[in-house]
Amino acid sequence: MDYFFTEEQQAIQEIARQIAREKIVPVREELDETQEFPTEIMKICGQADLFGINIPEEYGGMGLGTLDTTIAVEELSTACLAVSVSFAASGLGAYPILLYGNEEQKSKYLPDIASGKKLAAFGLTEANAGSDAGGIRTTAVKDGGSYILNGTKQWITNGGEAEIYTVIAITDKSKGARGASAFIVEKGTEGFSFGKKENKMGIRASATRELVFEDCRIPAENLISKEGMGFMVAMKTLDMSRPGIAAQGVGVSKGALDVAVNYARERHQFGQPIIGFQAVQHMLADMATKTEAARALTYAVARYVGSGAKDISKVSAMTKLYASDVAMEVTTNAVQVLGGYGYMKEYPVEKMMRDAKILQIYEGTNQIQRNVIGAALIKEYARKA
Ligand code: COS
Repeated sequence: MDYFFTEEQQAIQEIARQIAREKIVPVREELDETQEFPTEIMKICGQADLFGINIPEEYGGMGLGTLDTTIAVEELSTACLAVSVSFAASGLGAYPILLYGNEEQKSKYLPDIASGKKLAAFGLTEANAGSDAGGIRTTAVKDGGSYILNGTKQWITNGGEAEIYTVIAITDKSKGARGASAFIVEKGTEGFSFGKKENKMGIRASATRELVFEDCRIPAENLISKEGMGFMVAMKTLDMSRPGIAAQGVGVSKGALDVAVNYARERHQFGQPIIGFQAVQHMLADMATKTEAARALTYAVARYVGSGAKDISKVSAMTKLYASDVAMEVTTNAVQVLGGYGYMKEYPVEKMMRDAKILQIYEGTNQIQRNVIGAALIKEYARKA
């Protein structure tokens, strides 16, 4: 379906599609096997200006919006979610600076993120604070012109690979979620180290590591916004970035659908291509319909979120929830259409299915998304009543 993209959007789609086809597809299986971080592909994305899509021009970006980034993420995701999440996680890490950073912070950090010279990462989750993001225990204590950070962040995408980290830590324990603050921490700061790369079911080439802070002293000017705004910064960041997870879901669904349809056209059983069987056609029809519905919702929400609208939590959660559930279903059914071959590593769909699972978990589990949607409905209808 034609979504009537602008010329710029078509150009972004084309370049990301080309990177997916020419640079990612040939190496994705090996990257999955070796768990090697896709450094070279990140450089290529940087040369193609993809990291700067939604960063204002005065900070070296293209000055475009959320939908434009979403288009790039979708295309990269058709080939490999491990690569696309490494790309997207830099955008996630940049959001706190983009949304709440002051002029000095934006001028200092955004140009290197926009050019892809430096990757960013976002540090919120801890061992005992996943869905319950307000339960984080990492502390930041003011000491003269510095803050001293102590604690451990867990499962941080781009951990160890990124140079710039936006980290949420508690500055006032007595205030709960209102006692959290957001900080910028640079790789190489004394007292800041990384855990080992996690060995994962899917998105294996992406880097997932602990961030360890041991008396890590950072300049006080690295505080983003004000003390006490950390939970808000984190929640708004997630509101903005969840359509990107949806785009990952749409992309991997499209990738899996392509493999499944092409396989069904070629695979003969009972004397005919299996696509001739209605049982197979119906599966493919559902896969295609849900992928298109997820895409339409993702584009609409990305456009809305990027418009500066305030009430974005509900729709942002909806698109992440829907597109990630679709991705799990479509990739699982792609494996089913390929049958025994689908279960083998010679075909890409088993990897797509393993990769897709994380979409229902990270950036807030789909149960949390339903909580966010439910809470918004309660508020909305109470207002109307
Ligand atoms: N935008 C702005 N403010 C928000 C917000 C949002 N989207 N969501 C919550 N807040 C505010 C609330 O208004 C509340 O403020 P006050 O204390 O001033 O009333 C405060 O934040 C706490 O909100 P709430 O009580 O709803 O927080 P909970 O502890 O119940 O948690 C959920 C809310 C579950 C929605 C949140 O913790 C969450 O999103 N968890 C998942 C985290 C996640 O996505 N992790 C992935 C890791 S990062 S890749």
